[in-house]
Amino acid sequence: MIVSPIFAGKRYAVLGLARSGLTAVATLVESGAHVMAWDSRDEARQQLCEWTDCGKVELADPVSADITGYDGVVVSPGIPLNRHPIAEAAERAGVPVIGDIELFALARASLPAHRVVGITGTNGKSTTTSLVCHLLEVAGVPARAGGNIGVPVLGPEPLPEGGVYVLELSSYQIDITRSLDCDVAALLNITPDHLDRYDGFEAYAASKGRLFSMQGRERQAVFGVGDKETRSIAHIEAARRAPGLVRFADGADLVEIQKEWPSLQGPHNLQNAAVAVAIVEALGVKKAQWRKGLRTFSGLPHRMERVAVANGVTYINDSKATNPASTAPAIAAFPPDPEPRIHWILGGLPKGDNLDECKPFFGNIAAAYTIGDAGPLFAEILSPYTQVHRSEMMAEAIRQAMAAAKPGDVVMLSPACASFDQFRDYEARGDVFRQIVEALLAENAKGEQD
Ligand code: UMA
Ligand code: ADP
Repeated sequence: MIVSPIFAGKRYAVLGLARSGLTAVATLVESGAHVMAWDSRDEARQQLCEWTDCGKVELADPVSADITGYDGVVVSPGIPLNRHPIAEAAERAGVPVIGDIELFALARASLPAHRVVGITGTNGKSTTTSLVCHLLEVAGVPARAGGNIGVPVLGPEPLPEGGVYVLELSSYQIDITRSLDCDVAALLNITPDHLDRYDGFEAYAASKGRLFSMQGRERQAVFGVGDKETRSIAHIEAARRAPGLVRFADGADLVEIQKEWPSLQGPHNLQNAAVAVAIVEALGVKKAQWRKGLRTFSGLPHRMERVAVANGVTYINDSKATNPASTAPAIAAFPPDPEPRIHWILGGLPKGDNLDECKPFFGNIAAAYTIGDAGPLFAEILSPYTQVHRSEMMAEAIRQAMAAAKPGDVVMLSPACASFDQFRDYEARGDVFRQIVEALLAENAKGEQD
């Protein structure tokens, strides 16, 4: 992002040169800062010259180099500050540890007049972020999604005057942001996740709360309803702001019209839509405009994405469901009709040792197909409730589910686990699911023709 020379004369170290780090270096160099940059991977350091005038960057590791007097160390969100030596090195040198979102916050004064929406929560962030952008665009407001959604906030050119930056913010990003004063901030929900990075669930929840304590008390905030941790942050924020500035989005007024939204089915999407509507209303969008936008939203890949319908069976890719709390609404969305109809493919790298959040919906499962590291554990948990196939591999799971599914049934990958035991990431896992479904359906169709 080209910003005026607000960082001229400043000195920053950037640690981590993937998407967010590279755009941070480029922005800092373009705006006149002295930049030290480092990544532990050779390939990442080599990429630097594709992004910026690397002659202007000092390649050194801020953990061991002298950073005394620097204005900040910009770390990537993927760097685990709870155990990485940069935290201690920066503290020793008296240098603040920040992230690219904080650089954006510092650069805001130099951008055309704009507003910022910050969206956080354990699940539903990407859906809500892209839905808010869509609703704003339908209403004629220039908007752009950035942050955890995969587009670094400092990447593209600034929006024109009147634009709205809609930022998806993970707890990792909030931890390294100090002064982002969102015009509207929203919290969807909090359930256990990322506990390897925090000193317990309370510390993880507290990280989400910081998005709101950074806001001025005249700003607006939106909260989903459903869990104790979200409620507790909402009450703290309501107590320090004037009435009307804190909205609770329970979705009660939207239940009746949810049937109009093909890409926003299920109770979790009612929560996402309710929060998105409250955000855009806070920005001045009228009901007739958002109502149209909800109908035309096309959804995101890997989130309850219908990849095929064949012989009356629907195939759904929900690979982004990487913890049991995010899988629960997916299996809740297909109740028995009249028999249980979900052929559930699950497993991967587990985030815990149970499926407690999913348990209330086990009655919706026709059969389960377990894969990956968590396969044996999940097979044991599910055996008393449903028929379990210990498939181990994705292709076998799909083949077995396809053979068992009857018209009206749903074959769904909603793994409740991270993907890294068998795949590069959740996107690769979802792509493999889709490709295998398509290939097997084509094979079956050919077999029937012959
Ligand atoms: N590194 C070191 N030394 C270390 C550890 C890491 O140099 O000791 C380097 C790595 O080699 C790597 C970089 O640091 O090059 C880490 O980068 P990163 O993982 O932060 O990757 P980015 O591409 O910058 O992506 C980040 C977010 N990543 C994480 O939070 C893990 C992306 O969120 C985000 O979309 C992107 O910035 C743009 O804003 C991804 C994510 O997985 C989607 N988020 C988590 C989630 O959704 O659960 C929180
Ligand atoms: P995030 O960006 O927070 O990971 P996504 O919008 O990408 O969230 O959705 C990821 C998965 O989480 C989806 O596939 C869906 O199964 C589940 N999910 C989406 N919204 C919610 C919600 N509001 N509550 C619980 N689970 C949800």
